[in-house]
Amino acid sequence: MTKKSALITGITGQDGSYLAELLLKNNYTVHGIVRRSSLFNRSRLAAIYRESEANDLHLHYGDLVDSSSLNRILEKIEPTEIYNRAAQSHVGISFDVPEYTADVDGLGTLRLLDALKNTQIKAKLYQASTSELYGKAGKVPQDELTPFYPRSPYAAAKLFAYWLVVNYREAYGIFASNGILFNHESPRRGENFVTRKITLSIVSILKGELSHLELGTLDVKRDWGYAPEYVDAMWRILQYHRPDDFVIATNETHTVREFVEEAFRFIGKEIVWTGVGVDERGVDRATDRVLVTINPKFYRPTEVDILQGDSSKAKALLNWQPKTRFKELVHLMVEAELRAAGLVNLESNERIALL
Ligand code: NAP
Ligand code: F7E
Repeated sequence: MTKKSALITGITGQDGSYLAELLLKNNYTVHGIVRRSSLFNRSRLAAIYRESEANDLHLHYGDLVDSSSLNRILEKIEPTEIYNRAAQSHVGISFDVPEYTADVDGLGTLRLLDALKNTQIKAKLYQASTSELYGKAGKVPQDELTPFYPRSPYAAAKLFAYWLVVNYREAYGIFASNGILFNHESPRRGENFVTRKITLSIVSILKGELSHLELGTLDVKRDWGYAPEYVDAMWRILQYHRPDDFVIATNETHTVREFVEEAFRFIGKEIVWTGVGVDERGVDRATDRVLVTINPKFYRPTEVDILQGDSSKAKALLNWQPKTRFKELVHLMVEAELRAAGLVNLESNERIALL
């Protein structure tokens, strides 16, 4: 039997790296598109390189803003599956670079779909759609039929991409599916997303390198899952017998405030809140030390207040269900950060108390 081959755009990102691991484990040949950058940006792939059969992972220079590179790569490798994970993926930053975000996240998807159509390669395509499409949703929880109301340039660009996937499926018979994924996190999450920022800052506070954590809005709610489980859902979406669109979520929602409380609780600190608005403070109950403050620079011009997914369709049709729950996710992220910083005694497995 011929080996399946997959092309992953965004292979250097959080999801791309977990997906590459999964596909290599499933005996695929994996190709990834990498961008040129002045510093090498492949740290998330280092472990895969060490562990994989060297010949099964291939990286190609390309960019979603460069059609010629997409055409060239598709023609060269003729993948059986394409996972479009590349994006300017930071919602807050999309307000600062809206045109670039639209170019990569919106037009980039169009370039890829069009390259697939023009080369006539019979590959299935997975599109990284997002719960941000729901934005100011009129309904909680959100499922595949909930109307979209994007609240950022990022979400608007992803909305354009979502509908192009549907259109290329209907117009040209391309096997193209949208995974509408709710937030998913891990120790590999980018450092300026709120979960990773919290866990990293806790370690910096423990090490005496940071006095306190600064955040924006604390009472927004997100449905946070564990990234390695979500890449399994992506793979299942492309193994389904027809192209379709699926919500992938834990079906639970929690505030940023709860994430902060649980993360500090894990290192033995109880946070009590004082003040309101920009004057709110998170204080260590035992010592009265201020550990959390608000900085309005992290507020967004428009916010998404509550996301909570209903992934019943994925459960029924793909046999996919989330396993890692909120507390476990917070704990595993803080634990990984402590280990990476050398704050866990590897012999006794005990945490080193610094604060
Ligand atoms: P991420 O860590 O920010 O990774 C983004 C990837 O895209 C990186 O590999 C990045 O390369 C690459 N990239 C950015 N611009 C590119 C361009 N112009 N051409 C080619 N590659 C480019 O994001 P993630 O969390 O893994 O998310 C993966 C995808 O899922 C994104 O499309 C995101 O919008 C979507 N999504 C994420 C979530 C979530 O909760 N994580 C939820 C729903 C949807 P560099 O390493 O060179 O920067
Ligand atoms: O923000 C609030 C912030 O940046 C979560 C991306 O993967 O998931 C992600 O988008 C919430 C927002 O993720 C800070 O205002 C408070 O309400 O971690 P985030 P996101 O915007 O939900 C979706 C599904 C994607 O598709 C995206 O690609 O936390 N928040 N204080 C903060 N957020 C950040 N980043 N930093 C703060 O200091």
